[in-house]
Amino acid sequence: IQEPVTVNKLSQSQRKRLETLLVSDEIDLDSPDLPPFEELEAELVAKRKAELVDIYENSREHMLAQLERDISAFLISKGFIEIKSSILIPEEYIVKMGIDKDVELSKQVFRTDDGKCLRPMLAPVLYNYLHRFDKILPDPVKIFEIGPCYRKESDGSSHLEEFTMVNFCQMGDGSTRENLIQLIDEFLTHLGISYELEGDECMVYGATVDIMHGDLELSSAVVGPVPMDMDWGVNKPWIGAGFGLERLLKVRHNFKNIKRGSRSEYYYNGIHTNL
Ligand code: ATP
Ligand code: 9VF
Ligand code: MG
Repeated sequence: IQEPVTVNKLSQSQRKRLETLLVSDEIDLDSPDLPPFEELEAELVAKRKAELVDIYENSREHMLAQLERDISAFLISKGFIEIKSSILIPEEYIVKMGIDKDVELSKQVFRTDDGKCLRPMLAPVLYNYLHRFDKILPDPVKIFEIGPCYRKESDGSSHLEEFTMVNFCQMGDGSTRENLIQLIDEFLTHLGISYELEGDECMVYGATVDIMHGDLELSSAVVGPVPMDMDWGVNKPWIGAGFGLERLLKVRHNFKNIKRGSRSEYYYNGIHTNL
């Protein structure tokens, strides 16, 4: 038996406006007893304004910056030293990561006209730090960086061209799969985000452990060594994982689109500011 088709009383532009005002799935726009548009819009505008005022009066923290600070503090407490390196990197690093000119990820790289590119990942510079810190710091060497990464993307609701990655890695003693899984569990438990593990393959590292929340990949994690280590002067076992911060925010706040928690001119903590 066919369900009766409910007549949608919202125009296209009204629906778009309401979707902009909604933060998550707080209201079902296809509900048969939806209040009139004008009423709903006014109600949502008032709610969103009140939320922004509340943020202004109480926390004043941007959720992306707050998450970065929270993750930094967590990793520092676990013995990882914080790195801040350049967002502009030599484009040779991409090839050196085993990403040849003809592969997909290479085509996703934003290049400048003087041989540099916007980093699509944090790993190359972390490799260089591991190589140099190995001669300076006691074993194991534990490092991390959090910051903007850039990739040309076509696919929508879970990809940004400008996103924020945290990549933490440990080299030397204790670089086991067991410790990697344990650390990731403590990390996501600290953040209050549930997950499942899934085996995957990627062209840079070969086998990866992907950390999933439903169908969304939160992270790819790797147990080294891998053959490419030689080219970076790294010759000890290592473990590492890269997480996208905006994907963590998407899950935490149940955002329909990853843009809500990203660097944005329009969204502040998931709230559209055209109110
Ligand atoms: P996907 O297959 O989803 O495109 P990926 O496997 O190419 O991701 P990785 O290279 O493994 O991504 O990057 C590590 C993490 O960085 C991902 O698990 C994801 O959380 C995040 N990430 C990667 N690309 C993007 C993007 N374009 N926008 C937002 N987050 C991203
Ligand atoms: C894990 C995903 C090679 C020892 C310096 C650290 C990792 C995967 C991170 C990331 C990437 N790798 N987007 O490497 O921790 O590099 O593809 Si290191
Ligand atoms: Mg991945």
